[in-house]
Amino acid sequence: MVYCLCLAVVSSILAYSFIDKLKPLKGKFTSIEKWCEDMSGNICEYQIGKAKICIVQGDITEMDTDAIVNAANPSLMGGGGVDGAIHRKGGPKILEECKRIRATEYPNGLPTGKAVITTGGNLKAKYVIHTVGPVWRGGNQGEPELLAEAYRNSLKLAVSKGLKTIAFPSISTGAYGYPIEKACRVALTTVKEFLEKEDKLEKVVLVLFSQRDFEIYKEAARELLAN
Ligand code: AR6
Repeated sequence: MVYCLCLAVVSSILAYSFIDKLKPLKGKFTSIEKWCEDMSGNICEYQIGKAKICIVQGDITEMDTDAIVNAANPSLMGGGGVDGAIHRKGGPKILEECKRIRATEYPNGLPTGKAVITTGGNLKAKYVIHTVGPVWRGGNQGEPELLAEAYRNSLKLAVSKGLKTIAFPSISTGAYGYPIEKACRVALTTVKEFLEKEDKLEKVVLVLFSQRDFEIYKEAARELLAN
């Protein structure tokens, strides 16, 4: 009887201290899970100066950055692809502001490479920056420089509004036909060069809709962004 009692007391002490030892590990397991999530292959991060470039696979309309960038057309009246998705999810306030911009600043449409800003409407992002990328015409019609301008002007606009985080889709590589293997090099080098000179942004997210596009960006980033 005494033996049983002693055994019960000893095993409860052991069990208690074992549970106690596990407590700090609980936090570690949580962070290991998070680490695995990040390493699952769908996020890839580079530090450039004070900011991060994050390459992710996903839907840009779900991003909770301060602004998301729209690959628009000069009319600013909406369209297909990412433009259509942003207007659908963001609601009519975005179009209202686009109409105002057309009526005041850009009666003839937003020129290729320029950028303007509107509310994010119902989106998680507070703002949408609308830019127009070049239509691919073989590569000798100034496409690389115009594409770089679209990224640069969107970044400049974000900084001028005091924003810290911004997400881009892969501008021009859908309906406008810019080969993604070429476009991603322009996108990555333009963002990198901007962040090397400008320290006000904290994070630039490049959002790729398909796994294939994500892999192409990831591969180019390894070459262009890794030190
Ligand atoms: N999230 C992230 N990326 C997306 C999403 C999304 N929800 N939807 C599409 N993409 P595109 P462009 C990707 O055609 O080539 C519009 O009609 C898509 O897979 O949207 O600059 C405008 O009104 C592709 O990789 O833009 C213009 O008329 C990338 O976004 C014209 O298309 C860009 O594809 C602009 O063409």
